[in-house]
This record gives sequence, C-alpha cells and structure tokens, in this order.
Amino acid sequence: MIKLLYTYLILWFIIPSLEVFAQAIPSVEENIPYLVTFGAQSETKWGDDDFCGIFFIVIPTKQVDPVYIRVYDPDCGGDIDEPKGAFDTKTSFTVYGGKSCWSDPDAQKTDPVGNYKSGNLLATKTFAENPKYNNSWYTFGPFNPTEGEMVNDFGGYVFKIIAQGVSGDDGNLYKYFISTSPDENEAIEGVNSFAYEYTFRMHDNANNISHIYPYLDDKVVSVNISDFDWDTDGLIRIVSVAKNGITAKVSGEGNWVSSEHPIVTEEKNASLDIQFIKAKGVPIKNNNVVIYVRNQYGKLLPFYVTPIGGIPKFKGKINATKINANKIKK
Ligand SMILES: [Ca+2]
Ligand SMILES: [Ca+2]
Ligand SMILES: [Ca+2]
Repeated sequence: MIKLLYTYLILWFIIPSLEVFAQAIPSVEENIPYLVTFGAQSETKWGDDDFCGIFFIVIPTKQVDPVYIRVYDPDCGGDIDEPKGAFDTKTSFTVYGGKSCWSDPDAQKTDPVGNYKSGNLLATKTFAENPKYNNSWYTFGPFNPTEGEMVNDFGGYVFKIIAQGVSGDDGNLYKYFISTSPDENEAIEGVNSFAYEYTFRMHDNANNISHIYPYLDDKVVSVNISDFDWDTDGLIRIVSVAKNGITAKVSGEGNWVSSEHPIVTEEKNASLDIQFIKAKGVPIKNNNVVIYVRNQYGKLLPFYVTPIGGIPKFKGKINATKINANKIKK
C-alpha cells in the first residue's frame, strides 16, 4: 500500500514537470533508446523502410531567446551504431524553418517524396564515421524562434529536422535535444516535438517497454496502426481511457502490417499509448521498427514526444501503476 502511494506521489509530482520540460527526442515518457536512420543502400529488412526520419519541433511564441537543436552521436561508426560490414554510411541532418516547412502537404507524409524538404534550409551537415562525434553532441544553431513557421494551432514556431541516409548500408543511431545552450542540454519550457512516422531502435532488455503517443483529435473515429519489421518481437499494445491492452497486428521481418481499431468518444482530444512490449523468451537484439498511425480518412496522426494531455490511463482495473513505476525507475 505504501509502495502504491509512493508510486502515486511520483506520478503526481514528476509527470507534470516532464510535460512542461520535454526537449529530449525521444522523451523519457517514450523510453525509446535511439532513433535510427540507415544509409541509402541498406536493405529495408534491417528495419528502416525509407532511410529518412523527419521531426517537427514546436517552439512556443513566449520563447524569445535563440534555440539550438543538438544531435547526439550524429556520426555512423563506433559503439552505438549498427554496422553492415565496414562503416561506410553518410547521414545528413538538415534543419528547416520558414513558411511551408510544416504546412506543405509533402512534409506530412510517411515517405520522403515530393517537396518534403519544404521551407527555408537553415543549417545542414553530413556525417560519416567520425570519433569526434561518437558518444557526443553536435549543435545546430542558434536559431531565432521566429525563423520557424508560425502555426497558430500549435501555438508556436515550427522547425523541421530531416535525417537522411545519403549513402552506405549501416544504421545510424542518434537522438536530439532542443536546448537554450550550444554546449549543454538546457530545457526550454513548453517545447514539444512530433513526427508522423517513427523509425526507432528497441531496447535489447525485454523488461523495457517503449511507447509512442499519437494524438486523437475530435474527428477521429478509428485508427489504423501500421508497423514495419517488428521481427515478431512480442506485443504492440494499445492503452487509453477506454482500452486496456488491445493488441495491434505485429509485423515479421521486413514487412508492413496494419490493423484498424475503433475510437470511442472518451478517447478523443487525448493521446493514445501504443506500447512496444518485447518477448521475454529468445532475446531479439538490435530491433529497429517503423510505425505510423492514420485516422479513418487516411490522415496521419502526429506522435508527440510529450503526450498531449498526459499519458492516458485506462479507467478501470488496469495494471498501469506497475507499468509507469517501471518506466520512472530509469
Ligand atoms: Ca557498411
Ligand atoms: Ca550515430
Ligand atoms: Ca526490426
């Protein structure tokens, strides 16, 4: 009972503060170790369907000081990245702002086709294997917040960062932090980030559950969840105020599957918690996976790194306390 109370207090005090300061991509709530982008000559069955990862960053209008976009381990080589033969992969990271960087329809698709590089190119750098950037940060910026695209619906200026596998056949693992400092990770109040497709690395340890949190607006009546190259690694489970662990279809090696799930009124204007639960038996290592979620009109739903409205909890006898306690321990 005391343990339960303690967990409750942790949830009460820690989660709201995480919601305000959430500049790590992936975030603590997602418990995803790394994003991954493979080189352009890679085989998709290694877990990346299109060798391109796109994130949007929303800087609230109240932020007047410059911001920096920092990339951890941008090079492809060394201990974190995934080699195929020798490391020979080049990855470009490019920051865009300005009108249309988000609002161009091609920027909001799952595949990098058409004018997905829309907006003003603000900064770019291409990385090969480079010990200087192994296990360390590279900083883009400073950017004036107003260099982003003002989008009233998001309440701020939107920037876009595209990671693209230029050449090679290895997997580049990396993560981001949005900071007020070029040298350190200094959180900015009210920043949030989202993507329409996530390509990420799972933990090797089967006790870790990773999450993504697509936001359901009031028009969503069903979601279609698509996942790629899950390698039959356990379950993909859906939790919300009305769902207590319904499972989505899971993919095998190098294939897409999708499954449709109705959404009820209570689940609207809130986030869905999609949980990636590894199999406990044979350990599956270095599992990279891709996921996106569409509504009944085929429109992609954004996944916010800090779930809008908080992490949804089933209003019933769900064992969510245990799941969240497990996550917060890290
Ligand atoms: Ca290689
Ligand atoms: Ca890397
Ligand atoms: Ca995989």
